[in-house]
Amino acid sequence: MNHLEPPAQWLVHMRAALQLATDASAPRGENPRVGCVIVDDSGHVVGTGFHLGAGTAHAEVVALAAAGEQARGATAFVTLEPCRHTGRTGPCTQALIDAGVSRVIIAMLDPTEQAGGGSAELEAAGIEVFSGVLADESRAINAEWDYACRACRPFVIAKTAMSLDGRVAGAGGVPLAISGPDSLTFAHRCRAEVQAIIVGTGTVLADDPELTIRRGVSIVGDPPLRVVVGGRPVPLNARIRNDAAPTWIAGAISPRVVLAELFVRGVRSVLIEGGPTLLQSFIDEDLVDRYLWFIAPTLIGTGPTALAAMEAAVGVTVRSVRVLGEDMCITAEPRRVAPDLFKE
Ligand code: AOF
Ligand code: ZN
Repeated sequence: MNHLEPPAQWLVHMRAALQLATDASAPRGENPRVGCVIVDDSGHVVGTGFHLGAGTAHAEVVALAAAGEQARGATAFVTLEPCRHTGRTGPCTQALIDAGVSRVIIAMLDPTEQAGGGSAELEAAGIEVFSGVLADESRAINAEWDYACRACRPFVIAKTAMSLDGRVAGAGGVPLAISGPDSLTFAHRCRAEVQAIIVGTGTVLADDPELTIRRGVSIVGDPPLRVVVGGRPVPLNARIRNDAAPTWIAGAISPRVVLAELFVRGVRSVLIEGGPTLLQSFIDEDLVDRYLWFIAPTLIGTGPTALAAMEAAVGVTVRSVRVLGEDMCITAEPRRVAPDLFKE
């Protein structure tokens, strides 16, 4: 595999492939977002394609179908290393070989054990392969998926909405409307970006949340799975049990086991929506990868704080501060000096 300075024309085609990968009709989910552009010898684009989610054809196969006979001798630009496995669909490496493509330019390598390694297969078949062209850009559009595949657990986002004095409810745990409308809409958008939403039984009993995507936010693909963790029974008439989205009542199991089970079910990103005890249990095990901290301009005085007693203080790096109406939302990530989650 070569790592030369890419010609300008390659960047143009790879950018187009990245653009396809992020098409609005491509859902986020178990599978990555992938785009492919096939270009003939004279520089003409003869086929394009992108992936529409688990169970549908891969980007390369869509682009090859569009190119037909013109793929022979052509160059394929793919944002992810072509897979070499037979999963829900056949191996893209074989499809590229069969179509007679002579060169494959790749952005990022495939981090999964089952599909990764396709480059070597292409090379063994006499195809010229270059990788690393706009790799960071491709990783960025699949950041959570990439992380999840390496860690073998979903990427975990923790959301909390608190008052200026750090409270999440009133005296005695009485639920209060803390966040303003802009924060609520943003929070629904965050729900639309994940495949599962986790809450504790305490939150279900106190707030009776529905955990669906509303407030005019549209969603491509399936609604996120609603997950309840904790030992207390979930009332039969709890809104989380309605048929607006699937629900998994997980019972009193540890954060690691919840995440392992969700990963097996194909979940690559989750949102934790509280409460303090559940969130603390994930933080204590260093299982939170991003914090979304909503702060509303109200002082409550007494009542539960955003977190229960933690084992140790956690330092975070702030990535952004948004103003949402009268509220603020801080996005932060844990400072993992040596992230042991990564294989490399
Ligand atoms: C995609 N779309 O365009 C490419 C993928 O379950 P399967 O058979 O669809 O395989 C999914 C895996 O295939 C995925 O995790 C990734 O490693 C690889 N390449 N996947 O969903 C695509 N090229
Ligand atoms: Zn494939």
